[in-house]
Amino acid sequence: MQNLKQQYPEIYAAIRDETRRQTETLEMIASENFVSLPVLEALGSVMTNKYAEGYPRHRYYGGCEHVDVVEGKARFNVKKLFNAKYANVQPHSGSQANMAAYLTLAKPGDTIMGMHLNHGGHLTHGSPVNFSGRLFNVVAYTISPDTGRIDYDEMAKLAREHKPRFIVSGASAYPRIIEFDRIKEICDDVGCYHIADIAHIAGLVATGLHPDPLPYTDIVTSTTHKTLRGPRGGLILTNVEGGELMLPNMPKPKTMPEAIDAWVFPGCQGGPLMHVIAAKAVAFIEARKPEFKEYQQQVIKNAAVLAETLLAEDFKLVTGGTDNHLILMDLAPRGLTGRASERALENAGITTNKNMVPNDPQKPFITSGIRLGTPALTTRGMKEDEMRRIGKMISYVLSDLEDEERQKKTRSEVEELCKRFKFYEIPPE
Ligand code: DSN
Repeated sequence: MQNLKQQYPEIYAAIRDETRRQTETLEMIASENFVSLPVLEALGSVMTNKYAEGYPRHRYYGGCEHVDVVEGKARFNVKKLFNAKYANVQPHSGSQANMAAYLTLAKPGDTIMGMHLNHGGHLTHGSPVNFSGRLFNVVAYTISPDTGRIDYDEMAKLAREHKPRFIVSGASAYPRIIEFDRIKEICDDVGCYHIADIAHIAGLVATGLHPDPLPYTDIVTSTTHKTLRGPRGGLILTNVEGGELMLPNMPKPKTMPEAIDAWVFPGCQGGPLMHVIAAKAVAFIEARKPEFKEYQQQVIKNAAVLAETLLAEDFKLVTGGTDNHLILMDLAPRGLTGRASERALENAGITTNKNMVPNDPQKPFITSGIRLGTPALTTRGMKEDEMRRIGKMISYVLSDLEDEERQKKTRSEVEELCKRFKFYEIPPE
């Protein structure tokens, strides 16, 4: 980064400091991960300069022969990875993927169903401040306050009552398996579509460690940067390939893939981010390697051991544990808020995020919960022993949020641990 260093030293310094932060602290935000150096190199490449509106071999610009190669590789590999018949790798983000998927299956004003944001859903699953809540009439399903698990009976009842155009399954803060087959039965019962947003669990799904939604859905959307460990971005998959459908926003019948393609571009987006698509291609190839499955297995083992450690330290976890890569701590019984806990942990070098828990008495900016994830730490090579140690560190810090000495002491322990699990080189001063 010589040029950046010489010509824009403040930007260079911020990137160097961010590299140091990522390297010297414990990254436990469940939706974050660390990409490989080849992914990073593809992202920082000249592919960023190229306009390529359209799709491979059908572009609105000349000079697309090389970007066509990377988009072709990205589509081929993601289809193999998920055993999907069709893929669109152009969505700039998970939100853009959801927007295109929703508009493929519903018209503005239609009723849709998604998980309530405060119960672990995502903004785009119908929050009133998001396009999803503004364009559509949203009926939110929730988790059971007793079990912390999705209340499938309530979902079925709401679906029968409101007859949505589709149900979107998937979540941002749900530590358990999502029963896509059961949601499909509910959708079939009322004759609606099923979209699964697998942003959080994509890496687990790709490696067979979480039930596959594709057989039970019309469309699957995802981000590419969480458990899937690619660059920031989105993607869309479907196995509904044959026949032409009269989809709501199409002037004439189209197949599902044609309608999705049209809703991504030109429906929702302009030029695709070809440097990101090149990096997605690399990440999808990486994810097809046997090591990626071993990595995902370790992500799950690590989350399970971290959960056991926190339970042994007498913390309450929503649902009592985890099946996947994340844990939701309910700190209300300890009289703590998520906000204060997040701050204390951050001072100690442990990065997490505050999160709502079922029936949370606090507002979303305060919350009673903390969400923890193991994908990033597992990428660094940490295993069960480190998880036990980290669980104890979390417990130590949360046992007295006011005690700055504890935070300082933990921070040194974190730094010492991080030194043993190096990954990115920190750019020089
Ligand atoms: N903001 C992401 C998360 O943290 O889960 C979801 O997009």
